[in-house]
Order: sequence, then structure tokens, then C-alpha cells
Amino acid sequence: MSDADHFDELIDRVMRELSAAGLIRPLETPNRPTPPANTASAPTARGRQTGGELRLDLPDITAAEQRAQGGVDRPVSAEGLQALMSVTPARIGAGHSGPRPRTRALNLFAADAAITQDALWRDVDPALLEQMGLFSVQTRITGGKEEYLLRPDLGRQLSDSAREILRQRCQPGAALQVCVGDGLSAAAIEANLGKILPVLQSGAQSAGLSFGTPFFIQYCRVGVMNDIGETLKPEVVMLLIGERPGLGRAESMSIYMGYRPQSGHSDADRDVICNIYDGGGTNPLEAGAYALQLAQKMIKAGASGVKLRLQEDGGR
Ligand code: B12
Repeated sequence: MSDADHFDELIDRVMRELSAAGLIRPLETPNRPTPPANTASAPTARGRQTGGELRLDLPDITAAEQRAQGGVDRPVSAEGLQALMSVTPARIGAGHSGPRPRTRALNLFAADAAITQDALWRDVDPALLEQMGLFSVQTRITGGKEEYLLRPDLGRQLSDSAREILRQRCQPGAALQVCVGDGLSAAAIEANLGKILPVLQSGAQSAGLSFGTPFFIQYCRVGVMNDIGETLKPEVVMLLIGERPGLGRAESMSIYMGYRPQSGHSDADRDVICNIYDGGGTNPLEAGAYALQLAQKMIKAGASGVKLRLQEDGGR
């Protein structure tokens, strides 16, 4: 039994006990079929039916309307405070209870930390990768996420089998090679990939740039671009990767780019378009369009990163 199954079974048991004790109400959905008596939990699209027909009656404190609730008892200007709170995800207007934070603020902090942990430890949904037509390869990480977090050096190298698979399945020498890496947030890839990949594909076509076969890299760090460059010899590598998640803000993705990446190249040879997400960050559609423009610049200049900046500044 996997950890997830074990956890689900545990939740089911607790829910059944709470229900038997009359502490929670059954879900009011009379039309839903009752599961057979010996299957207390049946898988659904997102998670499981817990306890058959039960739900907890608590609001989700991470929902936007819940976040918008301030904790200041008698604000000098309630409207002013609301206006300030509406323009930033920063924790302002949380109030306090004597010298301590309010329970609500503490709970939100804990819930946001959980969102961050989930994004970091979870794998990107394989159904999304399939839907986007991406096959998967791995870096030299063999010991799961824990090793990934402890050994960034191994996440910067493709495994031998990954190199072989890329040679077999990808068109070498493309003008633009797009690849997708989990990086530090599965949520970032899930939130943005479906919006941005089609923009890159169709944009490259309109710009007359040959588009290498895109693929997904598990346990991926930015430095893996060098191995991709050496294996497939494209002009520009674009790596879409999950950024280190902020507290409760996990859907932010970056595009790291480099011209003819190769062994020895560092971040000075790369460019990054960061904070890509809908609703507050760089809109993924705009980011895709900007990345294509940058790729064209790189190809024209035969350079990226600091070298490209120096050319643009005329060597100043
Ligand atoms: C962590 C981080 C760092 C760490 C990287 C160390 C590490 N091993 O992770 C440190 C503190 C060293 C750092 C330094 C810098 N960073 Co920084 N960094 C970040 C942060 C918070 C997360 C990056 C991330 O999640 N990467 C994804 C993971 C999977 O990648 P990784 O392989 O584990 O780590 C690599 C990248 O993080 C990369 N990287 C980190 N920063 C930068 C900046 C640039 C321009 C490039 C090309 C690469 C790069 O370096 C790591 C090693 O290869 C982002 C914020 C964000 N919203 O993304 C800013 C961010 C990417 N950094 C930024 C900047 C400006 C820098 C510096 C140039 C600051 C300076 N003036 O010195 C330096 C450049 C360092 C370099 N590598 O050459 C900007 C880039 C803005 C832009 N569009 O150009 C960001 C977006 C922050 C911001 N909002 O201003 N950074």
C-alpha cells in the first residue's frame, strides 16, 4: 500500500468515527450512489470519497474571499485597509490578539506552508504531460525528491538513458528546443504549461523557427540545459521550470534560456523570464510571446546572457 493509500484509509477511518459519533453531517447528495458496504472509499477524479458520503463543514481559509478578511478590530479606515489588502498578497491587516498573532492568521500561515510543501514534494500530473504530448526523461537523481533536494549537482545532469532516449526521439539541431522541468514546483508546471506550450509552438512556426521535439525532465535543475545543448545541438534551449515556491504562492514558473548551451556554461550565459502565472505575475501568454522574441534575438546575435547584454549595449 502506498503512503497516499495509507493516508486516505486513515482519513476514511477518522471520518467514519466522527460520523458515527454524530460530530459531522453526511453530505447532502441523495442522488449519488452509495458505495458497496465493503468499499468505504472509492477513488474519484481528485482524491477519494471519504467515509462514503461525508464532508467537513469548514471554509477553506486559503480561498481568495477568506484571505481578504482582515483581522484588525477597529481600523482607522476600513475601506483604506481593504484597498491596501486587495493589491498585495503580503500579510497585512492580519491584526493581533494582545501581543500574539490571531489563530486565524496562524492557521493561514500553516495552510500556506502546506501548499508550498505540496508543490515541492508532489510530482507533475502525468495526465497533463500526456495531454501535452511530452515524454519523460530523468536526470542523474535516482533517490526521489529527497535526493533531488540534497543533490542539485545530480539534477543538473541528464542520465545516460535520458541522453540515449533524446537522441532517438528528438529532432537534433532545431532552432528552438523547448523542454519542461519539474524544478521546485509541480503546481507551477500544472498551472502554466497548457497555456504557454501552444503559444511557443505556434509562435515558433509563424516566426519560421524549427521546433525541436519537446519533452519533460523529472528532478530537473536549470544547469541541465548544458547537457541538453550537447545532446541535441539546438540553437536555443528554453527550459520551462517550476520556481522555488513562495509561502502559499506555488504556481510561479520561469523560462530559462540559453544560446547553444554546452558544458562550462553558467547562469551568466543564460537569461530568465520569471514569475510567470495568471493573476498577478507575468501572464503566460505574454511570457511565451516575449520568450520567442528573445530566442530570435539570441539567434541573431549568436549569444545569450551577459554576452547578449554586452552586444545590445554596444560593448559599453
Ligand atoms: C534561489 C534564487 C537565487 C539563488 C540561486 C542559488 C540556488 N542554487 O538556487 C541565489 C541567491 C544564488 C541567486 C542569485 C541571483 N539571482 Co536569483 N533567484 C532565486 C529565486 C528566489 C528562485 C530561483 C528558482 O527557483 N530557480 C528554479 C530552480 C529549480 O533552479 P535551480 O537549478 O535550483 O537553481 C538555479 C537558478 O535558481 C539560477 N538562478 C538564480 N537566480 C538567477 C538569476 C539569473 C539572471 C539567472 C540566469 C539564473 C538564476 O541559479 C541556480 C543555479 O544554476 C528567484 C526568484 C524567482 N521568482 O524565480 C530569483 C531570481 C531568478 N534571481 C534573480 C537575480 C537578479 C539574481 C542575481 C543576478 C542577483 C544579483 N544581482 O547577484 C543572482 C545571479 C546568480 C547566478 N546564478 O548567476 C532574479 C532574476 C530577474 C531576471 N528576470 O533577470 C529573480 C527572478 C529574483 C527577482 N525577482 O529579482 N538567486
